Amino acid sequence: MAANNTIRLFDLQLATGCTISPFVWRTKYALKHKGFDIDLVPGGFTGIVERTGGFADRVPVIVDDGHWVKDSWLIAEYLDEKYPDRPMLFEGPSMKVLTKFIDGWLWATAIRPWFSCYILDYHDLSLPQDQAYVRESRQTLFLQGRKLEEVQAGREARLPLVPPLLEPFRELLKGTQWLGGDNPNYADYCALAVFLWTASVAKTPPLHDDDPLRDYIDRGFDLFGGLGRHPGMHDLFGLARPEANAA
Ligand SMILES: N[C@@H](CCC(=O)N[C@@H](CS)C(=O)NCC(=O)O)C(=O)O
Repeated sequence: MAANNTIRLFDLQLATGCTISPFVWRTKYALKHKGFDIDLVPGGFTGIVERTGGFADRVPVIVDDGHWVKDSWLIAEYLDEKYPDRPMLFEGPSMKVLTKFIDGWLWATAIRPWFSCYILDYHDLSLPQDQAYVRESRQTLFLQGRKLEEVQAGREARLPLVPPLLEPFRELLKGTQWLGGDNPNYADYCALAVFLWTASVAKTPPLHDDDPLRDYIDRGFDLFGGLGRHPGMHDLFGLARPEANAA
């Protein structure tokens, strides 16, 4: 049982102190959903192995009364297995399958294009001591050696292509308050994490002012006393519409 109802969580932060990692974001929400207080261990991209005493090279990592767990999905499963008397993150195995689908779809539809639109912002917002590593690792691991500047260039033309692709998500939310029904669950935290990551790095907004997703995103960011609000986050709404053709 978590001592003092508190679980330690290793964070991944930008220079503003804002969490960047979508995996850490959804773990923050999962811990709050289960009713825990979070003992947040600050830190950026470099030094994860040292901070976690060699346990992991990626975050999130939690420590629950001396028990270490890594990987956001495994952490969520652990929390439900260890604390079944608290609100459940997953309601049965079919929900896990559907959550993976929604998560995979949102990554392919939103995070992938937005990653290329915000990768230089992502670098510039990182802690100064992380920037060389962020540049080198992102260029090598994700961008086939292309420079961050080159990848982000021309985003004005690419950003407007994403909102129409989110229409199935808007349609889904017309009929329900949350993916979890009347209350949010882990599917919501996975979906919200996509927008939380984006708000942490997007120096120019990705969504239009009147996007119906705003209601869901705002309610999600406000959960648990404004868990998703941080002064370092950027406004997601305000993407300019192309000029209407002159008559
Ligand atoms: N499957 C893992 C992925 C964790 C992961 O990739 N975390 C990234 C942050 S988004 C990380 O720690 N990156 C450190 C690095 O890039 O060196 C999970 O769900 O927790």
